[in-house]
Amino acid sequence: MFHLKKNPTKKKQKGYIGSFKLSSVLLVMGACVVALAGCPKGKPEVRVEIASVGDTMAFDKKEITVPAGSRVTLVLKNNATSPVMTHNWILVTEGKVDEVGQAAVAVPAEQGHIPIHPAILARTPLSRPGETVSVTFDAPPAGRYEFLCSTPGHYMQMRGIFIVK
Ligand SMILES: [Cu+2]
Repeated sequence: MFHLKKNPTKKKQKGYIGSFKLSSVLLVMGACVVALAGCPKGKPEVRVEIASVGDTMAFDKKEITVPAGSRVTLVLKNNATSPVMTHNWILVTEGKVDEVGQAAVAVPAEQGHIPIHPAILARTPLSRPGETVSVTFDAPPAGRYEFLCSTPGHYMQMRGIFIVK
């Protein structure tokens, strides 16, 4: 008798969890179908936010980690008020921050202070104070990379590690 009484409760719980899972799966699938253009090859999408700190030459993050195989949207918010504080965000292969930063000195602001350099993997446009800029790119293969701001004189302090894993 006791056994018979206990069983229906268990069955009911199982059924509830089962349908909850199914609807979650449908929801995720539905989101990808609706935003088909935003789900190329089914890559997980990752949004990373980074900002400059006031009128200083500093990013508010020293390290960024993203999953391998993801599509990354990096959003840079320029929090400065001083008109000379333009910033960008450039992803480079490890060990190339100084080289790219030095090459950028010769590139005017109109060209975003972005040199043509093989170590550059992704970059935002140059942001003026108060502006937000972004770039979307496929995460490079798992490993360590670096990022910098290439406004002349900034890369010594505005730099960090970018990890894909
Ligand atoms: Cu900067």
